[in-house]
Amino acid sequence: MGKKSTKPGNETGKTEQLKADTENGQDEFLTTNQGLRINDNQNSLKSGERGATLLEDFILREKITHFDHERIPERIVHARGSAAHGYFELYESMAKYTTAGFLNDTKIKTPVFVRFSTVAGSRGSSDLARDARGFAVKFYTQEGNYDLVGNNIPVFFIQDAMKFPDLIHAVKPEPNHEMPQAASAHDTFWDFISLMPESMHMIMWVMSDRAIPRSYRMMEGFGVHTFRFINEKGKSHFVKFHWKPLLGVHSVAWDEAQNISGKDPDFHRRDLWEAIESGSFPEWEFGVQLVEEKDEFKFGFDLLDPTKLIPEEIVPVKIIGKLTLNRNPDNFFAETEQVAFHPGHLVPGIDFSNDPLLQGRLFSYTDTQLSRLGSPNFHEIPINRPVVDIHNNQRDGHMRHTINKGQTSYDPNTLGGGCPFQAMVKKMGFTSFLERIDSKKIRSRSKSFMDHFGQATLFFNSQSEAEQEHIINALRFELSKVQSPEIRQRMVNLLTQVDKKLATQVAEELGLTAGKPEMPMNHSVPADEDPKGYQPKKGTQLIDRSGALSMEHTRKDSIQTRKIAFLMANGFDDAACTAMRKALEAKGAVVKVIAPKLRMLTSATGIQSAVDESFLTAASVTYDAVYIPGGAKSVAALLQEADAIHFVNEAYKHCKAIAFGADAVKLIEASYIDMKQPDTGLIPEKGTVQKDAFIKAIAQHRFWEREKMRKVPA
Ligand code: HDE
Repeated sequence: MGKKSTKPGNETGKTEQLKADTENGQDEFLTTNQGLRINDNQNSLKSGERGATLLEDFILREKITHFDHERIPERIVHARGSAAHGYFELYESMAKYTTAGFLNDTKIKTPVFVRFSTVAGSRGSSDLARDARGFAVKFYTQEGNYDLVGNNIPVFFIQDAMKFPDLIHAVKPEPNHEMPQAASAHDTFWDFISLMPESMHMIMWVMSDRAIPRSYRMMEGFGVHTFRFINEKGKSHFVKFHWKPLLGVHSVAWDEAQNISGKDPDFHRRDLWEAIESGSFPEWEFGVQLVEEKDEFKFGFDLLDPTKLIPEEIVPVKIIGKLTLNRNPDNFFAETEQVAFHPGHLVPGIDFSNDPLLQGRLFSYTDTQLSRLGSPNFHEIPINRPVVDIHNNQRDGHMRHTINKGQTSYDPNTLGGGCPFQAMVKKMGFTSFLERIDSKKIRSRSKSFMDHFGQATLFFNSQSEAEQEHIINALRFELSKVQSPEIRQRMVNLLTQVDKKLATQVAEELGLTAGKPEMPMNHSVPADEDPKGYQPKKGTQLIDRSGALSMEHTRKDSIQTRKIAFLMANGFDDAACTAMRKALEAKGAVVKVIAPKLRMLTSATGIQSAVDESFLTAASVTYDAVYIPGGAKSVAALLQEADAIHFVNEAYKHCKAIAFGADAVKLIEASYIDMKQPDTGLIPEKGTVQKDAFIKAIAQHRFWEREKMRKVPA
C-alpha cells in the first residue's frame, strides 16, 4: 500500500500525486505502461461471456507483449552471478605511483558495485560448480567509472585472446547434446586442455579447493593481468591487484560441493545476501604488487604472461585500502543482470600493459554488451551510470534516455560555444602511457611465454598435503568422467611435467602409466630454436615454494557468520544449549536449531525453543559445524532419526567441528565417528572449556587429517 495514497474521487493534486507515487514505486493502483489505471486484471476482453478474445484488448496485449520480451541474452561467460553495493576506502595515498583520484585521497569514500560469478554455467546453474569465480568491481569515482574485472584465481588458462573462444567452447556444454551443465569434467574441455600446455598452471588452481569456495566472502580476488600505475610525472610502475578477504580464504570439500548443488544451488548467492542483510558486511583489503619499469625482466617469467603470478615472497602485497559490501541490490535484473563491466573502463593514472590476453579483452566487453543489453546506450542504465556528468557528441540510438539540448553535436564548433571542451590539461583527462614501441607486425608467441610448467609446479609444491591430495582427487574425478582414453593419457603425460607424484597417482586411478613428458605444443617455435623455449636469465629470482599460495596459511581467527547446526529434540539440556548459543553468537556465528519436526521444542526443564529447520529440509552441507546438546530424552529421540545420524556422519566426513554434550556421546557412537582417533575437531562436554575449544575449532574451518583415517559412507 502506498504511503501517500490518492483516494478514488479525490482529484485535487492528482497529477503530482500520481507522479510521486510512480517514482516511489508505490502507486497502489495497477496501471498500464502508459499510466492508465486498470480495473480488471483477471479477465481479458471478450465478445460475450463465452466468446473469443478481442484484438482490441490493448491491456492484455501490452501485458503479454512485455512478458514475451522480458528475457535478454545471458552473458556468454559469467552468466551465473550475484552482486552487492558498497564502498572503497583508501588507507594511504598512492600519489607517488598513480594520479588516480580515488587512490590519492584517503578522505574519499568511493561507491562500488561488485559482481561475483562462476564462469561456465548458465544463469540458472549451481553456485558450487568447480570453476573459477569472477570478482568484478565497478568503482564510481569522481573521474568516471573504473572497473577492475578480475577473478578469484591470479592466473588464466591461456596467454592470448585468440584462444578464448576455443577455451570457452571447450568448457561449455558440448554442442551436440548441451551437456554437462556448469562442469569441466567432460571430453571437450580436457581434449582442449591436453593440447594446451600453457593452461597447466591454471589447471592446478581450478583443480584445487580454490575452485569450490565456502563463500564469495571467503575468497581472494586478483586483477590477473599486469597493469600500469602512472604518476604525475608520467612515470610508470607495473602493478598487480589483489583483494584479500578479512574472513580468510576457505573452501568446501568436493563431495560437499556436489551435495550443495542439489540441496541449495543458490548457496553462495544466499550466503552473500544473508550476510549483508544481517549487517555482517563482507570486507576485503585491497593490495598492490608494484614493480619498477627497470625490473621488468628480473623475474624469470614475463610480466605480460597472464599464466604467471608474481610470488608474494618476491614482491610483497602492499595493502592500501578496504572494500566493504553493505547493501543488497533492490532488483536483481536491473542491477546484477544489467551491470556492464569492462576492463577498458579506466581512470587517469591507470593503464594497460601489453598482456595479449588483456588487449583482447578490451574489444570484447563493449561488443558483448551491445547484443546483451541491446543498445549502445547501455551506459545510461542506472547501475552503469557514472556519478560524474557525461558530455560528448554521441547521440541517439536505441533506448536513448538523455535529452541532449542545443544545436551542436560536433566538434569543433562555435555555435555551441565550443562545448564540450577537451580536458587538455594533463592531470584532468586520460593520457595513455608514453610507451616506446618500435617493432615489426608479427603474429606469434613471445619465447618469454614458453615456460608452461614452472609455476604449475610451484603451485603444487606450495600446497599442504591435504591440498595436494584434493588436487589429485579432483583430476582423478574429472578425467574419470572423460570418455576418450587418448585424452586421459595425454593429460597424464602433461601432468608428468608438473610433478611426478601427481601424475603417477592420477594415472593409477585411471589404470594408466604416466608416459614420457610431452614437449610444449601448440606454439610456432621455429625448428632451429630450442623447443623448450625461454630460459630465465642468470640471477633471476626463482623460488620453489610460496606460502601465500596455500590456503592452509590463511587467517583463521574468526567465526563471524559461520552457520552452526544445533541438533535437538524435546527434552534437550536448556542450560548447556543457551550457554553454547550465547558464546557462539557473541563471536558473530549464526545458530540454527534442527529438530525432527518443525514445531516448538520443550527442554528437560520445560523451556521452549523455536525450530529453524526439520531434518526433512536441513542438510549438513549447508552448515559449518554441529553441536548436539545433552538431555537424555532429546538424544534418545535423535537416535531414532536416521537423518540425524546421517547429518553427523556427513559433517564428520566433511571434516567439520562437532561438539556434543555428555548424553550425546550415544549419538556419536551410533555414527561412523571413531572417537579413539585424536581429533581436535571433535569436542566432548568439558564445561566452559568446551565452548572455547568449539569456537577455536570452527575458526580452523576443517580438519582435513580426518580424510586419511577412514571413508565415512555418508
Ligand atoms: Fe572476461 N568476459 N574475457 N575475463 N570476464 C566477460 O563480458 C573475455 C577474462 C571476467 O560480472 C564477458 O559482460 C575475453 C579474464 C569477469 O558482468 C565477455 C577474454 C578475466 C566477467 C568476456 C576474457 C575475466 C567477464 C561476458 C580473453 C579475469 C564477468 C559478459 C581475451 C581477469 C563480469 C560480459 C560481470 C565477462 C570476454 C578473459 C574476467 C564475453 C574475450 C582473463 C569477472 O566480454
